[in-house]
Amino acid sequence: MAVRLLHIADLHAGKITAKVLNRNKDLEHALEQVLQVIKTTRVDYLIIAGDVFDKAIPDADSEHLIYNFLVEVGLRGTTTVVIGGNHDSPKKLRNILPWGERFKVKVFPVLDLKKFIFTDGDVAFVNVPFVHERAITDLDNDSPEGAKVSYSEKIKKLLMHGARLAENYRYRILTAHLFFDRVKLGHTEREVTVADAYAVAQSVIPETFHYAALGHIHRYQRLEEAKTIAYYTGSLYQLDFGEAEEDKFFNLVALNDNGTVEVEKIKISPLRVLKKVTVKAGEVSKLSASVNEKGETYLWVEVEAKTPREFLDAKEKLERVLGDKLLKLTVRYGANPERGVFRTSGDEERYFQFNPSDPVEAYRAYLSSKGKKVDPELLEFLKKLTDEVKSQTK
Ligand SMILES: [Mn+2]
Repeated sequence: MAVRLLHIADLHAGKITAKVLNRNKDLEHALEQVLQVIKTTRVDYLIIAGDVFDKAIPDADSEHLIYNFLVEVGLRGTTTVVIGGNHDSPKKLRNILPWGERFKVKVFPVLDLKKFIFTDGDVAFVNVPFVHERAITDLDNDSPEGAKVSYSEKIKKLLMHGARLAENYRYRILTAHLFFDRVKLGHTEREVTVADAYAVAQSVIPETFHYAALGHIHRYQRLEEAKTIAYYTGSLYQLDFGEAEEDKFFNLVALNDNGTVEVEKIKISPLRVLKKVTVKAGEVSKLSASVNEKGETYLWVEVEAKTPREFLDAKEKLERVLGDKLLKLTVRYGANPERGVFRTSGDEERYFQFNPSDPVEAYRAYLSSKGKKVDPELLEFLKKLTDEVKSQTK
């Protein structure tokens, strides 16, 4: 009989968008849709591929929401496999272990080679929670002394080891919270853990797995360069404006007896959506009318103004009409397409202009906008490099 699994990831329970909007209602709405599938069709396993919570120490409401969901799933006879993501505290997830067993919840908070594989009859799960670069050591010592082995290489060995452990099982599933190279990024994962040092080649996923259930990247996508069927299902709702207007999905996967795999992409109907709009200061009333019709749309409004006075008038009007639907408000003064500009984030806005065709100037402006020191040697190097490229492309 085929094995049927649901794959979700990046729940981020406790997420606050734009510092004010608590998103647990959105998560709950999405999880109800997941539960609906479990109630109406046979689902043997639910995979949660990391980032269960948004913060290491989640608030009480977020824990309540997640634990209730896990219990609901377990009571319907579905086994849940949870791995830790980079947002999760391994110790917090570990606290599910004592009671999770009674509700068929298997938790893998942290990479542990002794508890690397979970098997259930003829099904094997190899579980790779998020692992920091320094925390992963070589599995064997065949590399020369002192040789620098990349994160990608280490992960490759780890996955090969997992594939060997699973090889005698009929159905083989990989769950991992990892950043694979050459994937389409959203904007909200852009933090240290999607830096190049953490990029893993898609080709390292062993083809012996029937399906790889991935978490970490918030955009739904199949990994086209992987040798097996591998998916990021992405976040369950638009976490931030970087994901504005993106549709969200999860996968229902059937591993058939004859070795074939069927993936059904299920669209989540969102409770609330995020949208960014740009509007001229004099035309904000137009905007408020169109937004009210749309209902549960939360906005980032960028106002184009000529003067601070004009912006303040627009701001007052927007706040009055949009109320709590206005999540974020920014201003652009006298937009000049000839010049690029970086803006500081935070309460006091400052602008750093640059010539878009000069990468050195752009980099300097970027660093300044982030309040970072400018390293003159690095700038000099960058200048040499760009000059060299320019001279070669002439
Ligand atoms: Mn995430």
